[in-house]
Amino acid sequence: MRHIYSGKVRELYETDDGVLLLVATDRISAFDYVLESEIPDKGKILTALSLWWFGQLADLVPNHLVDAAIPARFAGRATACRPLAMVGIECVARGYLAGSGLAEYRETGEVCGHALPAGLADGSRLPDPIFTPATKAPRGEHDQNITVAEAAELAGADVAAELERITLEVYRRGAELAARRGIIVADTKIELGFDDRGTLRLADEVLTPDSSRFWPADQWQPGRAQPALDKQYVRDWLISPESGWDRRGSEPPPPLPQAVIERTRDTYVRAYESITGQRWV
Ligand code: Q0Z
Repeated sequence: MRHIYSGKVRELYETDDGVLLLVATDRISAFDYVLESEIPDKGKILTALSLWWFGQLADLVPNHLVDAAIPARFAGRATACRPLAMVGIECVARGYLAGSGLAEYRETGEVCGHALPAGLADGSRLPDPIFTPATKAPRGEHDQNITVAEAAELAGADVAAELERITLEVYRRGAELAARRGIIVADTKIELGFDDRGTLRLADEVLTPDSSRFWPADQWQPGRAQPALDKQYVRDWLISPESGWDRRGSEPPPPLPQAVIERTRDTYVRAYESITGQRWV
């Protein structure tokens, strides 16, 4: 087995028979930093959640999962995947305004070529979910939003139309299921790739708090930044005077207090349990 790539919070390996192992670590990022503290079981919880979603979405889109042995040291935190030729476009669907979508809307009134009504605020629900593609940024940089027309130029009109259709279907299904459990899926990013027969398959992780914005529905209040279901305690503590950290300075964030680590682990467990309806054990 060889290591082929390190992401912020995940690792990618390739086995001798050409299977990819996507390993979710317990690392957590906030404010663009990977923190020195880890959240116990985070990687296992997100792996279990992603696997549950692949099952829920299987009738909509084929995926990259294969049945292969997982080495004991990665048990519960790895998925075995078929190697795909990844599409070079990050496929994002948004049902609510936040992040780079909000920034673009405030500057232009549009997001990725979608004209939106005037007067929307931070956290507003969009009239309909929109496909907002982006190009994958080099390490350490942010993905760059592109228009749907630019995505069609890059990937070809037929492929781009498929990316849009699949992304919106995944978003609609995910948002609908999560809504029944009191969770708003504000947006989600999926990755797609072609298998050796030319079929587009859903890859990577899907509908996890690391690839989506999950908001507790009972706290949703457009006009301000929404609390994140997963790492709001982490963000709140880091920007509080107790942390002693200056977000605008050049120092990395300090280690998290044990209480913040534990409450954050609880939020991941609660997200898993409320979405899947299954107990985390
Ligand atoms: C996913 C990533 C990282 C984990 C490449 N089935 C696939 N075929 C080809 N490539 C990928 C996949 Cl999932 C692929 N990534 C993102 C980065 C750890 C996943 F560091 N990169």
